[in-house]
Amino acid sequence: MRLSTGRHRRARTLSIAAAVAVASGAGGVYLGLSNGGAQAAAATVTVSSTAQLESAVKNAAAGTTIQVRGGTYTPSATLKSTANGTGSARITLRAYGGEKVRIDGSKLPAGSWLAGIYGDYWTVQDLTFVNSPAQGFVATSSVGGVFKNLVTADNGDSGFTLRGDGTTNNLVQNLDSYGNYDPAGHGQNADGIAVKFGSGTGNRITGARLYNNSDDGLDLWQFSSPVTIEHTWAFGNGKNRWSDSAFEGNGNGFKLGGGGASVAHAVNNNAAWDNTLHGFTENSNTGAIALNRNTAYANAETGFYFATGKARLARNLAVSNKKGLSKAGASTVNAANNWDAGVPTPAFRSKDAATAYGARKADGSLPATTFLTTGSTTIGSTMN
Ligand SMILES: [Ca+2]
Ligand SMILES: [Ca+2]
Repeated sequence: MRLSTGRHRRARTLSIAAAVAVASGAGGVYLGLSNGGAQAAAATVTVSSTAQLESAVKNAAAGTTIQVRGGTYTPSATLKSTANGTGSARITLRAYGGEKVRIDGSKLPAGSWLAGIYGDYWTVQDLTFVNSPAQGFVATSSVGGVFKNLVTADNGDSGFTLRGDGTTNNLVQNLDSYGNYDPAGHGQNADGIAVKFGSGTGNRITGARLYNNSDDGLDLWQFSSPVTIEHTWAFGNGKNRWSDSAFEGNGNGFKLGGGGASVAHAVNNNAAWDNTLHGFTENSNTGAIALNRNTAYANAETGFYFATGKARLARNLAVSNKKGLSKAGASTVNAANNWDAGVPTPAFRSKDAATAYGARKADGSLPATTFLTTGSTTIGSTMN
């Protein structure tokens, strides 16, 4: 009897010791244990080294939350996952607390993306992706993604990309994407945000700043379903900032089509300034693009260039664009824009863009600015 009891006690002690060893041996990775003592899928993983980050992304499954401690991470291969979350068990990749996390692609092989997500219901939040030799962050055929408070900067191709058929119901909120430049293409491809080569409804971009990229601020080339773009600023795109003697960057603020797609995107309350081509352009998209209360200021070509399609422009404001306020084809519908007859042009409170580059608010929303505001309740972007 006593022997039997003793064996039972020893077995229990061993079981607990084994669990502790698993947890501590994983170097700060916390593995959940089911009631039966068997290992279940990790629910919350906290990582503080590049190897841990690579492993955690690779092993993510529905319900996984990866918390990344502050610091710089330099992956040696693309952070890639094909795992799907669900609406009630998302996969989350985010900074731990308010810590600053910089994921740096400078150790990747040539041509590698920094991050590539191929699954559904991911939340990626509060992270910075820089110095990739190719794209910064790419979501392919993802459903229900939430990409919030991200920075994609100084990558070797577009900063942030949504692509592929079945790209549905994604939210991109408060993205800063700047300084992206593709040396191989002499700057002709690297956009701030690209929603290209795909389809799927319910995608929304809001609160972005897309600036100083070699190609366009935003590009919707060959995306054949409507995208909603609002409260986003595109500025300073298309300039040769890299001393590239064969520079080919385009530099539209908002390039709303191309490649044959005819689609009615919704473009509301955005601003484009100081781009090397147009502020806003259909780029051969013949669809009924709806543009309301946007502002185009001091772009090198036309403020609003919609020469061939059926765009519907209302209450937009264009000022000081070098090749004209707007170019409207016979099939466009224009109403109450400042280039329409009898519509006055309100004065800007400020033409100094400095505050637009400033720090975002604590929740990640756009910084407060008077730049390009007018106080009008009827025309132009509200710049917030
Ligand atoms: Ca281009
Ligand atoms: Ca482009």
